[in-house]
Amino acid sequence: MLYGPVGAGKSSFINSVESALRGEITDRAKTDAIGGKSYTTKYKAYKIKKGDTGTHYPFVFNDVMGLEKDEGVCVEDIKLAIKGHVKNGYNFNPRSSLSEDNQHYNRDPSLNDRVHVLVCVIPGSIAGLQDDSVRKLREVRLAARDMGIPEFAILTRIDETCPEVNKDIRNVYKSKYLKKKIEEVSGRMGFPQNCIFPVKNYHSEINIHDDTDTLILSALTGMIESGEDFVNDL
Ligand SMILES: Nc1nc2c(ncn2[C@@H]2O[C@H](COP(=O)(O)OP(=O)(O)O)[C@@H](O)[C@H]2O)c(=O)[nH]1
Ligand SMILES: [Mg+2]
Repeated sequence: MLYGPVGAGKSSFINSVESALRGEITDRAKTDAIGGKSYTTKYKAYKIKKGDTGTHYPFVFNDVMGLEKDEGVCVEDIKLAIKGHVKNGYNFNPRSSLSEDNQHYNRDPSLNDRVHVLVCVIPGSIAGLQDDSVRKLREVRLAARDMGIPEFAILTRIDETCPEVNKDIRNVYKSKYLKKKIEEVSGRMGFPQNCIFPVKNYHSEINIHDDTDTLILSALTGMIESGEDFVNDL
């Protein structure tokens, strides 16, 4: 499950993974170039087709509404979603959390309904994150920790954050600026530095690039391996 502030690049990350795996740019998860309010309001699961085989890759992304200060999804709803109580298609209400009598409330979640990996999507410009949002993100993180769910952060929009990376994405692990950003995310949110993946999403490209794919797929690999460990250990 992906969560994070609006405009962080959650939907773009899902599209980027699909693009990298399919070998061509796709944009199934709707993104929004005009920031501010959350564009994604429904709890939606995304599966990715494996070529023309009629099968899917064995993982599912869930994209949730942004976590803005007053308008964003309730932290309580994210906790319910983690436990598998929120059914696909539920329309998040910023003012009240999902109640047990709602038709989208799943009373008896199976292992498949639960979240196996929690991914916080943070825009490279984290300095612009308000303390209130950071508090909400941290609250989700601590809830996941209490439930023993593996957690990652992806630091998106790194091309906008660092001119060196914008010039050549292969500079990602040479950039002093990004190193400082990762330390900052780690310090503010509490993620260990090796759980923070820098990623540039496909956002305006027409073709895919190996170097962009590399970052997207190494983040994905980390998530899948941890998710598998989590499920196997249950
Ligand atoms: N330059 C750049 N733009 C990005 C990146 N990721 C997302 N965007 C853009 O940021 C905007 C918001 O992205 P979106 O995926 O809708 O964010 P969401 O609200 O978290 O789902 C869109 O216009 C994207 O094209 C990135 O890595 N680099
Ligand atoms: Mg979105």
